Amino acid sequence: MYRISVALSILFIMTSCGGAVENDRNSRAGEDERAPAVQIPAFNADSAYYFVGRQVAFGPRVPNTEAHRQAGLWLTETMERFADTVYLQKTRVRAYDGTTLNIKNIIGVFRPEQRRRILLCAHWDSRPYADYDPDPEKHYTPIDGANDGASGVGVLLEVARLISKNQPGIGVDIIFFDAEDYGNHRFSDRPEQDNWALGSQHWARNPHRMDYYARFGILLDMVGAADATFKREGYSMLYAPNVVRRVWDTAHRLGYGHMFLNREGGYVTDDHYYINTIRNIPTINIIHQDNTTPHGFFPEWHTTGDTMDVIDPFTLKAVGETVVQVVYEE
Ligand code: AHN
Ligand code: ZN
Repeated sequence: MYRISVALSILFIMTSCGGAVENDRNSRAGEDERAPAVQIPAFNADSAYYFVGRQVAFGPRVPNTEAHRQAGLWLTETMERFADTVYLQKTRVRAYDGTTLNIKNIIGVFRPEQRRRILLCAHWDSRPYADYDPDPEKHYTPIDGANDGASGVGVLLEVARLISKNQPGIGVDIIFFDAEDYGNHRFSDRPEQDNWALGSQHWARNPHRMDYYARFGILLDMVGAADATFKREGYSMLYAPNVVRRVWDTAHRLGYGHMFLNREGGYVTDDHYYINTIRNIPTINIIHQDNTTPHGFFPEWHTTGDTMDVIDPFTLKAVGETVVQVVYEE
């Protein structure tokens, strides 16, 4: 019943993959001798961690609640400090159970004049149900979503802060999608179809600019837990295999090969699925997959345990540094 089909359990024996390679982030190119190399800024994991904590402090960011409204305002104001232009895409969508959700996609645009663009995204809402909580009494309790939601947004706010100080050569769009996690709970018998990722489905059909296109996109989902492992997610490999290769190669070069595994993960119906299928922008999902848990994600997934306690700044750093490197090398 879950969108993650763990059909592929082929285990590729990992050959060499942990070798840390010196990166040239801090090396200075002679100022006049060569074509100006873009200085790649250093990702600050403490800053990203702070951005995760600020979101969680509002409480569960469930659409139609006050915490969601307040968190949305803070995210908008924060993005306005960093981006050249911020678009707010407010709309109403119908959830799987018929509830009308008031939602808001938050879109930060850097270098709007550039035709060559990259899309970075994460979901900012958190789930209304802890339907995998070990305590059945908590199955309908909304969750903090420190990892499932806030971690990806926290990393991207730090990326936004860095870009605001030092523009890369290409244009960048950072989108925080709403209502990713309002999907069917596991005890519901309602039809499953397309009831996750409602914000990205809306944006994919109604982008902030009619002719919007990006060379590729990167979605971050659950990128903050200690000991996270990222496998090559199914739809990412189906629609954007070259982007997966490039990002995984970059992570390996930076010394994060033990986290970015060269193994096939499951297929996860997430925001990137609709960006690929509706907007045709090759988009990958960097998502924590773990086949030792019953659902295939990090152990506290969709439980009340998805709090700041699961967040490890090192994981935020591994993902953030990789994304920054890819953006500044493009
Ligand atoms: C499931 O596969 C159940 N959900 C889509 C991915 C997701 C949920 N990401 C965060 N929460
Ligand atoms: Zn979730």
